[in-house]
Amino acid sequence: FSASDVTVIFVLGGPGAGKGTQSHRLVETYGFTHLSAGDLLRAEQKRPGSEFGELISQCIREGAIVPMEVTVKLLENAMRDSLREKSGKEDVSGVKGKFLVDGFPRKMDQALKFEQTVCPARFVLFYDCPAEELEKRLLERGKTSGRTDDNPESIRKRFATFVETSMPVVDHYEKEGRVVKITATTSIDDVFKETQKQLTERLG
Ligand code: UP5
Ligand code: MG
Repeated sequence: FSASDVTVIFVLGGPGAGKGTQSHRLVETYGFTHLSAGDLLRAEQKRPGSEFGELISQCIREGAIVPMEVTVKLLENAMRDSLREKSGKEDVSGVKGKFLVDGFPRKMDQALKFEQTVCPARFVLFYDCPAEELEKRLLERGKTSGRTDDNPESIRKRFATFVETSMPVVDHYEKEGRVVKITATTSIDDVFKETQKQLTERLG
């Protein structure tokens, strides 16, 4: 597909900030396609015959970032699949699509690679939430989520990676004036209202 036919918005924020929750709502309201990099990696991890399964499961448990080639490829394939499904055509040139790319890019090299080889993002939705609130949400979710990284030790590692590696990505886009920052500490409904307001300003 061609970069000029697709709109991409990156959805970033600490672990548990509400990226997935808000993206789901945006799909219902605006017709975006939601692609969670974490969900794509978890699916690839389970896919029989995947050469990356063990690597992915280790990275996720350790809160470490999977090498960018793997994630960029999964995202690009998911975008193409979505365009194919939407159009019913094998050749997707000229098919338009708009995507929320959730939880990506979380390292500078991924950001540059994706924007150079797949397509530039329109802007970044950044859900801002302090660590204490994030920890509370993740421990609560961990009671039922079955996620291998919703335990105190993995959560600590995810935070550290977020602060050291992923915040610099947000700062980079901030300097370019491409970040829409949203306070994520209020209720899910209120965060969504604020998101809608900001999106309407940006997208019309
Ligand atoms: N909740 C949500 N909003 C709330 C609100 N306003 N008030 C109260 N509660 C709220 O929400 C988390 C929980 O909080 C839920 O129970 C929700 O009900 C509640 P959710 O919407 O799931 O938050 P989200 O930001 O999506 O949290 P998630 O845990 O998915 O974030 P992570 O960034 O940690 O996870 P992700 O799946 O993106 O990545 C997992 C791992 O994959 C990474 O650690 C990394 O190892 C790997 N990865 C890569 O290597 N590369 C990538 O590019 C991406 C991921
Ligand atoms: Mg998520």
